[in-house]
Amino acid sequence: MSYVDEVYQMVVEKNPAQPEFHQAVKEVLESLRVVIEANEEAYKKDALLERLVTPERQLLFRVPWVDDKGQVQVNNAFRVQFNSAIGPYKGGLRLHPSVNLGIIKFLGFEQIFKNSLTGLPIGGGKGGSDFDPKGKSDREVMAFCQSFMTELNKYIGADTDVPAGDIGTGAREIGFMYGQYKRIKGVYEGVLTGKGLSYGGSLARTEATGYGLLYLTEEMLKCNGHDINGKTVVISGSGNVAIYAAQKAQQLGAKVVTVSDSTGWVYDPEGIDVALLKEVKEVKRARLTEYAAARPSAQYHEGRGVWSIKCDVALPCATQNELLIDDAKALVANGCIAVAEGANMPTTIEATEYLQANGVLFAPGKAANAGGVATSALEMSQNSERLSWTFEEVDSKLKNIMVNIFHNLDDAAKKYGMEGNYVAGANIAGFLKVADAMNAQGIV
Ligand code: NDP
Ligand code: 2IT
Repeated sequence: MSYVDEVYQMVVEKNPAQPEFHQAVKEVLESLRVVIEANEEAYKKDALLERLVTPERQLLFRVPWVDDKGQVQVNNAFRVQFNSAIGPYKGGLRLHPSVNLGIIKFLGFEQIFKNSLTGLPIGGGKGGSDFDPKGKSDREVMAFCQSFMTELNKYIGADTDVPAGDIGTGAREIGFMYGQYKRIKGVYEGVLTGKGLSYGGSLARTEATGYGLLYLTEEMLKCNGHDINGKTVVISGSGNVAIYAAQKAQQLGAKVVTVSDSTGWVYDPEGIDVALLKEVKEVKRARLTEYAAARPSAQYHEGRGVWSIKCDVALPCATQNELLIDDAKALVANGCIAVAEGANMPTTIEATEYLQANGVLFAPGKAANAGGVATSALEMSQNSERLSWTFEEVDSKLKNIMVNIFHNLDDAAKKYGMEGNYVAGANIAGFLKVADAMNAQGIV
């Protein structure tokens, strides 16, 4: 058995019942096969892949908090500090009832390569809890966040581990967590990113993941002879990533015709009204039915279905494994030319391979959604120098980073004989820097 296959087998055996983690490892290792097999003995002797797939540290803790009825609730929480070869652990905190250790490990593993691709000095980590902020009062969310940080503060810091937002963790949650960290530690430092502008946040961080997704998509289309201007775009999700992806797509002259949430989806043939969407989701924290009720051109459907709408470009921006093989077939049948992942691992391996085999340009999440964490790293820089940059300055740095990422993927794919395979390009380019740093630092 080859070294790559041995390591994958080990991951499955040692991490039972963590299918999302297996999936993320499998996709990366398959891409690395060509790199590893060229130098297999050296990698194997140093157990480089075993070290890469094993987190440096995994924290599991309970979070007790009191709900509005006086009842004590207990949630499970996690922080996986996966790899610090190129910088302090960096990655978001997901608050969603589906969260478990395997999901946090898949996200942390992806984050290693994503953060490497940004070109900035940040290692990979991820955390979260099975707490569901949906339907909770502000006081309940604060009680959870304070209890969560009362434990997490022991393990994080501006130079060690810097968490941020992800599903269910937005500006409100980051604010409550930051306040509790400061209260316990007594230091005013950039320990979290995605902070509010009045206490150390960066302009353009809110927009960064969605905007970055479009900057990379625009470059990928351009380099393949297409123009984003005039294209029809379908988007899934209606959270932070989806909203700002829709906004930037429209600014670039595309027409966005769908968004979704976990209960249903909207088809709006006249184009999504982003201001209304922001009001419904960011201010009212309501369901998409409210968007449809306020917008005569919108059709609301229960369940899932955005991939059935005819489009040129598809941007999955909700969650993992939301674009399945039948969805990929529908997209191809409808003439879709590009898929770029705003979410982490939204496309199954089978669906990805089908899209690629049918000539659809495919940008994987670890490259396409890297604008969020890249701008988080810019927020860390601003906090360190105790200065704030203008929106235009951050946005232009973000755009540069995304264009560079695309060319790094493209170049790596060409160099290893897989031209146009941006999945392989991303995994290889992300891996090489981390592997080099791990080698240089000895067996740690
Ligand atoms: P939000 O919580 O702001 O929004 C998530 C959206 O996805 C909501 O519309 C939500 O619907 C939907 N969703 C979440 N879980 C499910 C599910 N299990 N099934 C169906 N729909 C679901 O999160 P973000 O926009 O921040 O994150 C979206 C994706 O982007 C995630 O994969 C995240 O890891 C990734 N990402 C986020 C970055 C960031 O900076 N925020 C950076 C890079 C990647 P509902 O409200 O009904 O739950
Ligand atoms: O998946 C991701 O890259 C994020 N949720 C953002 C992480 C960050 O540290 O900004």
